Amino acid sequence: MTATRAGRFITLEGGEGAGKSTQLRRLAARLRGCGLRVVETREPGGSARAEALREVILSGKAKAMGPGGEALLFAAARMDHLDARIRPALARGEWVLSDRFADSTRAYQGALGALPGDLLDALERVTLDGTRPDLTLILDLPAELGMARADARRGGGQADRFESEGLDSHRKLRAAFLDIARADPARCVVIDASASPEMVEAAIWAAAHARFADELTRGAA
Ligand code: T5A
Repeated sequence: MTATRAGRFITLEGGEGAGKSTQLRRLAARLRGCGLRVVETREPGGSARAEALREVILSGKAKAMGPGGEALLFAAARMDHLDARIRPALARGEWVLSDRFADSTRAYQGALGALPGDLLDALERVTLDGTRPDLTLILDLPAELGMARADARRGGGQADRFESEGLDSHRKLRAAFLDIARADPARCVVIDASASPEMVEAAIWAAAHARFADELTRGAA
């Protein structure tokens, strides 16, 4: 069920190593500095049942089901995340920041997995049941740079199901996220994620201020 919303819902999207987790933490700290209550979450995951599905998907165990099967697993995880975590927090007036959300399904299973748009539209309608982000920050950077950052962060650890895709796939993903931003400019803002963490943080804060000036000023008062 879609609950009444009082809080705001912000998602961070982009390819591997774009800096979403880093920037989510920084944005959360700034919002808390304005006196707002903030929930930090992620996908796949964010609730106990969705975290269990995360293990299955990212281990690659579901790869043989194909992009359609994987999209359904992401959708099942997202429904639980929305019900158990996101909608209750929004109804309490909290600001929910999610590291990835439905646009990742469009980019990874849609553009990369070649799932048809009408199937993704239908899946999104059922899964989200009207709960859409107020603002989506698309962190954009060249695929090579994102992969290098993700490699460095892993420090020799094993790449997961999607990190192990080749460079061409990561270029496709970048283009897919930019297409999503172009198609929905009222919701999405593209951020240059190749800059330093501090510069990216400042650009994100400017975008949040442009979208929520009144609430951020009221919160800080
Ligand atoms: N997926 C997910 C789907 O296929 N469909 C879906 O519907 C959903 C929801 C999730 C995977 O699942 C796929 C997409 C993903 O492949 P994940 O482990 O959550 O997997 O991986 P990612 O979301 O890709 O997270 P990453 O950790 O790879 O990237 P981040 O969060 O974008 O980057 P971050 O902040 O961890 O930074 C990476 C490294 O770069 C450094 C950081 O310190 C870190 O070491 N860094 C910077 N360095 C220089 N300059 C900057 N500006 C930097 N910002 C960060």
